[in-house]
Amino acid sequence: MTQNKDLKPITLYSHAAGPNPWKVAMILAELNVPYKPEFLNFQDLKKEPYETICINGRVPAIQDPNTDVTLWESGAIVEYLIETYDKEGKLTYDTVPERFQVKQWLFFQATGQGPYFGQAIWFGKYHHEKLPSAQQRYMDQVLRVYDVLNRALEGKEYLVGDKCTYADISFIAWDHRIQVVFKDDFGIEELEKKYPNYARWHKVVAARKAVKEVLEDNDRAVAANQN
Ligand SMILES: N[C@@H](CCC(=O)N[C@@H](CS)C(=O)NCC(=O)O)C(=O)O
Repeated sequence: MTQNKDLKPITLYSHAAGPNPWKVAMILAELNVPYKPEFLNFQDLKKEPYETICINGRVPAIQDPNTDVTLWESGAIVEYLIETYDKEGKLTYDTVPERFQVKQWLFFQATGQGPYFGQAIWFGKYHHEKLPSAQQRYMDQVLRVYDVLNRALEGKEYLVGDKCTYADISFIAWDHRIQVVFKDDFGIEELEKKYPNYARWHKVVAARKAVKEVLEDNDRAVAANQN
């Protein structure tokens, strides 16, 4: 069987700070699939040549020379990588209901975590006027997501079954970003007090070798981009 490390590298269209591409990078790293990140600036996304790759003008997107597949939307990319390159089920299950419960959490992450965390950061840091009600609305939603995860992880090490899956890993990039951006509100020490199950789980998943290395790459890319 071809080992994943013998594959041609997948191009991952990425951004230094945007968490969604880093979520894909973590899955590639976990599965030992070689990839080369191509970092783009936001102003280059909604025009050619990138719009031919992703008509939605957002990252991530991938181009896989091993299969000739081009794909965007981080959740779809994660599912593609798992189905194509996780033949041994390292990060998923082939049993029902577990196989679908992993997808359930990935969908929750992509629709319930990413967009709300993104809006919390937008209204908290980048919006051109200060809108306290919008800031409050999205901060409340961030806390709601933490509460859901905290309750789901009561008495459990991981979200589904007894092993770390792509569902657990998919939350880490946004969690990491929001902890960095709002370190006084969402630093791990603060979260530990209010959401102990969540904080324990975040630390365990973020400490996995592949995930940790990608988070370090993420921090380095953000630092380099600020210079
Ligand atoms: N639902 C998309 C969201 C992609 C997304 O919003 N990506 C951000 C970076 S994390 C982006 O490209 N932002 C650029 C923009 O909004 O113009 C996914 O999960 O891939």
